Amino acid sequence: MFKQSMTTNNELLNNWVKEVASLTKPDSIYWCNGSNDEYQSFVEKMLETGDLSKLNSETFPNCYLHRSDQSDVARVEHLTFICSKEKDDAGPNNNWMDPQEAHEKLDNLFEGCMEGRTLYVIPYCMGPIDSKLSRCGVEITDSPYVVANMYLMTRMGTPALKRIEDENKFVKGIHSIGDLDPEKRFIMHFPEEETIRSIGSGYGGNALLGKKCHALRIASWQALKENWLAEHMLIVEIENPSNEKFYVAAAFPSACGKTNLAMLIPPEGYEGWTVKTIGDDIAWLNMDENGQMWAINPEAGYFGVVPGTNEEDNENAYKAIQRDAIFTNVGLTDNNEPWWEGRLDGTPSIDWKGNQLEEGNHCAHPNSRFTVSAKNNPQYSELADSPSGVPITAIVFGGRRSELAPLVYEAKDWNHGVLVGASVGSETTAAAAGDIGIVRRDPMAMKPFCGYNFADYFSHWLSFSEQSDNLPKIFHVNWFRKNEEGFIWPGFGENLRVLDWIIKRCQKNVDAKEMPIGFLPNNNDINTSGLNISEETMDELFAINPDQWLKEMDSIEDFFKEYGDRMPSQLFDEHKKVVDSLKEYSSD
Ligand code: OXD
Ligand code: MN
Repeated sequence: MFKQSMTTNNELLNNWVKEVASLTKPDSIYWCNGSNDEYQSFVEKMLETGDLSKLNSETFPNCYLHRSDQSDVARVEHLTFICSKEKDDAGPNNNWMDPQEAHEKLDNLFEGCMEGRTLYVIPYCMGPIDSKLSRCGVEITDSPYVVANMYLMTRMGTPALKRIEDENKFVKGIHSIGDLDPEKRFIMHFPEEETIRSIGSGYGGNALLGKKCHALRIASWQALKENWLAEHMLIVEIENPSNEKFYVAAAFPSACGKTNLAMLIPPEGYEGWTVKTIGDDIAWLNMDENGQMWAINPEAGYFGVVPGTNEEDNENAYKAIQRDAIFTNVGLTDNNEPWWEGRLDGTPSIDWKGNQLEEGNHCAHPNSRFTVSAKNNPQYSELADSPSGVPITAIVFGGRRSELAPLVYEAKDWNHGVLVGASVGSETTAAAAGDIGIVRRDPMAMKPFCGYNFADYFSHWLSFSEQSDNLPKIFHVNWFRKNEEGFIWPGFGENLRVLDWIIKRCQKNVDAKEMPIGFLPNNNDINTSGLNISEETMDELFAINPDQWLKEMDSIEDFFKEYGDRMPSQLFDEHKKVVDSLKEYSSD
């Protein structure tokens, strides 16, 4: 049904495609050009096969529902491997397999897996096509759903192929849904070969190889070798009433509100402020000759968590998904609109599995997702396409902690900030298969995504302090602290109040209280005007319990010790400084 639109004279790419085809034995090969017509033809094909169904075209024009296999709804960290030559290069933070053994295992699984199917070749570019900070890849897949999602999430097709031909270099990604058997599901990365092989899953993080596999796991390894950083961070642009612009990069674990922070709408009392989105999930940070960090968002679309999205809590995301979106594993209303927990209107009727909704069941899967082009966001920043990226003022780390961590604090300097990032703990969410709500260490929100040993990663982060006096300030936030009544902070919609303080600190416009864990805002320095929140509640949000903190520091030390001799001693020095200061504080 598809008209063949292009191939390439690039030998490296042609030979690789031939090699993969001779292993997987597809019926045909199709090279994607990335045009809108092509996207529409993929949609038509999937409507025919039942991979997609059309949603209410009056209220959700050009929107589609995809129901995945019920065993295939999240990332599978236990089946994700880093296959570096040396086991120690992968580190205790990754599952490791010897590359030869991994290739043999995968060769067996990929053998003939595309019989009766088409092999699609997707050349893509992570980052603006004309940016020297961008990197290209080619994904081979047998899934039209993957092609359609890559169309929304990346810059793919002819311009990317042109760049690949010029550079003669690309990350190789081979994906097949196989037979979706969880027993035969693997997501394997070969950093030295800049190769990814993924089989048995169609889920975003496992199958859209440009995203977690390339832009984080492989890119983090490349960044180590080439002195840059590939991070699990949103990038948000904030313009104050004096028309000064600031760019904040923030790392939170999956499903902890990165998309919401990136799309923030200024709350009451912030008239004259503008917030725009550069990226919602991944940032690549590069230092210029003046020691300034610049960031690009390598992606071109959002793969966001649907539940909780509504016009009150995240109007921009809500508007972005009213058209041209693919919904995966949401439910349906009685008039064929997508429905999810947290949607404020519509009558849920069918659950995400396609059954009549029964009381007590989820309508949408908790990790149901939308895929949409970033340009659908009413607050999309044109600078997301800027080849040089944007200059970063502040880096923010955060986790989901119902206790302990205050609303916001500032690290004392870069090295202390690296400790703060390396110590991030967060309660697990539905974004990955496994238990939910367990606190685990998730350094820089990169636990599932760092393609090499965390000890080397921390050394790499620390190395920037020797290279620049001009680095972003580092902060930690926690929106999720609870008391008996539930979450204390009134909600994502108010987070600009915290970013405002962060920016004031970066501009040296406000003093702060020096505490053992870092600098905390002085009373009344967080602007709460228009917010119905008492001083006692603010105190609760900022309370520091030194005994609890000392326990936390012990658990952080235990975690660091798992990394043995490769751990940089500077991190232990920073840790000791905080512990000594906490002991002093608690004895005062
Ligand atoms: C994501 C994730 O999909 O972090 O962005 O799981
Ligand atoms: Mn993510």
